[in-house]
Amino acid sequence: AFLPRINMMLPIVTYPDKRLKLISKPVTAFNEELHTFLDDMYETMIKTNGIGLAAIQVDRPIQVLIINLPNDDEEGLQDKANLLEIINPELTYSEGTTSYQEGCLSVPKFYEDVERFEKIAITYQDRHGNACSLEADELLSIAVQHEMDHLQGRLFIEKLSYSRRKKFEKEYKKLLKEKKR
Ligand code: QAP
Ligand code: CO
Repeated sequence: AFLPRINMMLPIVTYPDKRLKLISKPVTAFNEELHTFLDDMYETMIKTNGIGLAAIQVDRPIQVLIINLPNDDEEGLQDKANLLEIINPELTYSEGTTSYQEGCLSVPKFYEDVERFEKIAITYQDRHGNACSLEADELLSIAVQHEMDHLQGRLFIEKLSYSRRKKFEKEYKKLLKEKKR
């Protein structure tokens, strides 16, 4: 039978936690437990003002990511109808380069320009295990690449130049100290 359930906020793993470096394993069971987990990921992403989240960021090293971009219009609201649930993605095409000021829920309060492919295509599975494909450009392309990097244990700060990485480490250490006080 169908039992309604309260979605749960999951704790977010933040840098420099080593768990963010794990390689995520493919999903093999497309069951109710996965669906519950996806719903909890969504709740967590929205409540923390995120537009993308990978499972590893909530301590589950499985190949799952979700993306919900704000609408193009004035309001810029996140419409759940546009939610993408991407499981076991594979990059099938890439073209060009672009750069964008990225952030990450696992690296709070830090934003820096990162270079990415301009356009990509992927294949993936949805929550039911159905085969899907997606072509992406602009912000969606960047979001997909950022989240797919999480599945390989990679963070956007690892793409910074030596000097910008130094600047990050300094700023972030200061932030962590302030948080502890
Ligand atoms: C990844 O990032 C992304 O520092 C998703 O204090 C990045 O949702 C996709 C966030 C760039 C496309 C372009 C970060 C929220 C959210 C913070 C996020 C913060 C609060 C980041
Ligand atoms: Co991230």
